[in-house]
Amino acid sequence: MKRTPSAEEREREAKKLRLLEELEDTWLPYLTPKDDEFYQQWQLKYPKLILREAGGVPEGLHREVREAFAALRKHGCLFRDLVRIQGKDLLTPVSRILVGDPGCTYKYLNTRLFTVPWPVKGSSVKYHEAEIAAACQALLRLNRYLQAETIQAWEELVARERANIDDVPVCIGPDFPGVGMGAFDGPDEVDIRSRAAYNVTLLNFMDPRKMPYLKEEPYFGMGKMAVSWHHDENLVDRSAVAVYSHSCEDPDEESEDDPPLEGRDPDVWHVGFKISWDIETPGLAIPLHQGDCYFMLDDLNATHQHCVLAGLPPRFSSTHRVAECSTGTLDYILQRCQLALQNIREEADSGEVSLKSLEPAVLKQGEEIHNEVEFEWLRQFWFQGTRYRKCTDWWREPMAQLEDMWRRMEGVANGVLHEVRREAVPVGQRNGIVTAILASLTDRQNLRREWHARCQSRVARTLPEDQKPECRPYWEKGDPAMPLPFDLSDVVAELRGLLLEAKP
Ligand code: DGR
Ligand code: NI
Repeated sequence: MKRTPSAEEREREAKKLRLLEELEDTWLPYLTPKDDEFYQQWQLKYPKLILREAGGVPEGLHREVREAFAALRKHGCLFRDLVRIQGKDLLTPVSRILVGDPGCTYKYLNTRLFTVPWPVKGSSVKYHEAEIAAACQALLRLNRYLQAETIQAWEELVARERANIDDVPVCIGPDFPGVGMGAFDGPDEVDIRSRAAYNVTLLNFMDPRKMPYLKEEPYFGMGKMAVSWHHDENLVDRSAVAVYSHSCEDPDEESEDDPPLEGRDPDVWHVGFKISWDIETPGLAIPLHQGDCYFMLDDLNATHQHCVLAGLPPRFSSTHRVAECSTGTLDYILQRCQLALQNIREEADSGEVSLKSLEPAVLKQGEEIHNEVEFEWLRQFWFQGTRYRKCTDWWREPMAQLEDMWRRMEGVANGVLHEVRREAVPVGQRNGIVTAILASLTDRQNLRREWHARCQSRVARTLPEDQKPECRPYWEKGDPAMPLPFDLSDVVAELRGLLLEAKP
């Protein structure tokens, strides 16, 4: 299924192509620690990028985190995602797992990941293996450590910025009352704390030896990429990202006195940074050794792009984030569903529903919530196969509950359709109802087609059985348990017809 790219996507692609054409066959310059200007450029153009080398992290924490990575790998908890980028279904070369606050989700590249909960106080989680429980506990400890480090680094950054501004002579005098005085409006401590309050970590794993078809970095010639240039999505505005990097290198296997190469060492993992749309400022490639951590503070993720440059050994990273979850928690979606179901007056055992209100605004909201729970939760979840059973069955009961509420919403939609078909309903009221629900039902039809196709895509079929996408909910035509068909094209056509018929 081909999707037409949006105007915005076409524009972005064209801009990228123009940028690449401008380069012709020369690379843009980039810097590594071997270059004299490296630290100067870093300080000047990338001050919100912070590196903490492994030596500064407690050894006990390193050990716990290493064991956590090993356990999650051993128990097969990490999975490549079948993401959708610009209408294409792609399998990420990196395997991932989301660990974090219970009930939280993180959406990236059209894929909603559901947390394997870490054991925050007040929660009681059953894990399938003691080692997995210990791993989640270790990641929570790492989270708290990185959160504290982030706050400290950010406060230092703010102090430096403030000092720089204070260095600039300010105009104080009768002509400029107060101008320049306290002109620095950086974040206060409350801002910093909330922007470092990581609620999830997205773990990454890749073994380059098993992933021979990695893309070449296109702008600077930085070599093989595990993750292409991007901004992280779905984060709280100006929130930080903290990354713990663990490459499984032999510490004593020093690079065999090869001739000093130009550019970054292709055997070593790096993180690359560039300023978006800037071809003047050199890029940076920061080498990452076992246990190094880096931090993206404030708006760095918005103003800059980053990529992950592959080295030789397998590598894990734990990337701690403040996921923007105002519409991304289990509590949120349960509340939304309850709101939608409030419009049910009576439900027969047959599933037949009588409604409290036929107000267009109420019906519209109901159908929007119906779409939200179906496409943002149920289909996202089942698309990822049965992977969520691997570590814990935390999501099993909530998903069953959401599916049950969704099923009752099918009854609501059916009830609304009964109303608009009744001769007794005045044309004006009927039009109001049809207009209120038509957009949602059209979206539902289109999105069901898209998800159905996504589940059948070529790459989807290459996945092992337990990772195969399940198109759920799905039912055949004439299923007596379901009041409405899966395919809504006839229903949508009927509603369009009703509107046309009403026109004088
Ligand atoms: O050092 C690292 O392993 C960095 C990983 C990384 O940059 N991850 N980014 C994402 O997972 C991502 C991608 C696209 C949108 N949002 C997040
Ligand atoms: Ni990223």
